[in-house]
Amino acid sequence: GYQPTWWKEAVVYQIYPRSFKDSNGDGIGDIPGITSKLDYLQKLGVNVIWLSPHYDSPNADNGYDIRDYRKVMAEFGTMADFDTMLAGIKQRHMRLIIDLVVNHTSDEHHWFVESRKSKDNPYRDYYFWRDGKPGPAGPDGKTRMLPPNNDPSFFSGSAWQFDSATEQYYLHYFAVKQPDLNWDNPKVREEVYSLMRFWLDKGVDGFRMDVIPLISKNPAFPDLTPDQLHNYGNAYANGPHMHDYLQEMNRNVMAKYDVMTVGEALGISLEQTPLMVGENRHELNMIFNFDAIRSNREGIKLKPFDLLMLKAIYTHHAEVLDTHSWDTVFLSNHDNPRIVSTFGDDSAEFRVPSAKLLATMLLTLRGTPFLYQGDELGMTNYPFRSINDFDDIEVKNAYKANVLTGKIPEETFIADLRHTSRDNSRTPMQWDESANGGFTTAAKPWLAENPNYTQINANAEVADPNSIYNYTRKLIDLRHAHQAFVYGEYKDLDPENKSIFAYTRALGSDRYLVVLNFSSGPVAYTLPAKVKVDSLVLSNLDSAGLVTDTFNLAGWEARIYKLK
Ligand code: TEU
Ligand code: CA
Repeated sequence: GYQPTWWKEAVVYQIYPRSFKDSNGDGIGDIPGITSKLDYLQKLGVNVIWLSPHYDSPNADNGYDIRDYRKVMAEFGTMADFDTMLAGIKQRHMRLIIDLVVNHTSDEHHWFVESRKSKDNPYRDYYFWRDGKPGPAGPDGKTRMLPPNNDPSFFSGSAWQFDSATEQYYLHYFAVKQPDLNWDNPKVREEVYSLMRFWLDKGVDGFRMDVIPLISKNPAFPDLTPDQLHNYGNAYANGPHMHDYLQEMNRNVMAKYDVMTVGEALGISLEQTPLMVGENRHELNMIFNFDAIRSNREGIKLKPFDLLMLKAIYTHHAEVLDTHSWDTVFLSNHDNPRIVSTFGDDSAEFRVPSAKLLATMLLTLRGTPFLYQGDELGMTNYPFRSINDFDDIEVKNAYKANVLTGKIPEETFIADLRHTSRDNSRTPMQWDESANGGFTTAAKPWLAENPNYTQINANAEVADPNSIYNYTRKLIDLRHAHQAFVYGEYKDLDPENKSIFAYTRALGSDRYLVVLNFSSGPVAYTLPAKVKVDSLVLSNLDSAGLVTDTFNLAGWEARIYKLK
């Protein structure tokens, strides 16, 4: 049997604070801006807000580089603003989880400022410092230093940075300004548990844990093999003490509060997942597995979408993760392009139905659904034209490493990033039809608003009963009204069908059928004989009244039926 829990029944909404709502006209979203939109979120019906990093940061990676874990980023407001937001969230019977970024800090964090000063500094072992390797001699006959090993950084170049103060290298899997913490040092772990308690004691309801599988490293740092270099994320994950540290964290922190935890599980396979989220493991509640969201990606290139592969992934999830190891469902976040542009069809004809179809799927599959800000409006990718249109450090570094060195032609690079850049999801929220989509009163927001805000915006959608926003609201209500969508068994009725995704969710006698046409053309779909439809519950088009065994589905049509 299953154990009913609030975080299993919740619908989560991710806020990227920099891009949500600017309250003071400086062009940057902020915490009072979020507070001013809580009614909007409550009306949508979401239960939990996941807030991307709100801490003091020099913003090398938009807050994923933290300078002070106990301070609010000045651009976002004050601690008093945070407390007001949290009280507003609770008042509306919602909850808040915050981002826990503890694989690395900013190089401006005082631990690192100390650590880099000298080899015998008390903070030296908070990070990974290693001697370089002597390389071949240069033209002057002097030996050149090479990094300690061949680990690459996710943001291009070596994962090791030479620091002249002590003539050693430090490890940074991400930006040079994001040195990795040494979790083998018990003092580091105590610091982390203590800062977690600081926020939990304020009343936050849990954490989304950034790249949590990377926290344990092999201190010998052997070179990666050519095979490992192809997928270094996997090689970095799942280090020798990862489970020990998560269990210790759980014992010391989570076990003492009623909280939810979701790990960003970079490099963890589905088969390894039960070891992190199994009820009896006492580590995390759920993780983000990237198989689905990256099913149509190859590096910076978008591959054609393959429905058969996506269905196989969800079925595989249902097989591996039972009710004792909970799952998540998501196809977007601040690191990925817009859902409708990537998995749907953002053309004028199909943007609305395909966005609704994707919402139908996310909110009726197994696992806690995570919606990303703006997806409830069907916000689309941005028409990037040149490198100057981007902000993201990942793009800027990759441009230097690949375009400026002649490895990738400029046009190819920009064309690919137009589809896959993280900045697609980071353009500001489109609140209304006024200048800059009502996101800011500044002349220029920190990242340009998508010019389609005049058609696509919250103001128009809240007022329109047939909007994506109001359809999403109905889906959330439906999920909350019927536990079959939360705890029910999942079955794919037709895994080989290339355009239709049809599945059932069943809890005892409460049984539902979801039929999704993942194509722009009409498709006739005949139900298996044993599935007997009772009545239509919800559809994204109004053509769907008929109850027969064969459905004539229009392009991107989605229907939910109650079964007999
Ligand atoms: O992301 C890590 C991650 O798994 C990747 O998606 C990564 O962001 C990138 O796309 C690699 O190509 C987390 C955060 O979500 C991301 O915003 C941060 O930049 C990163 O960690 C470092 O903190
Ligand atoms: Ca602001």
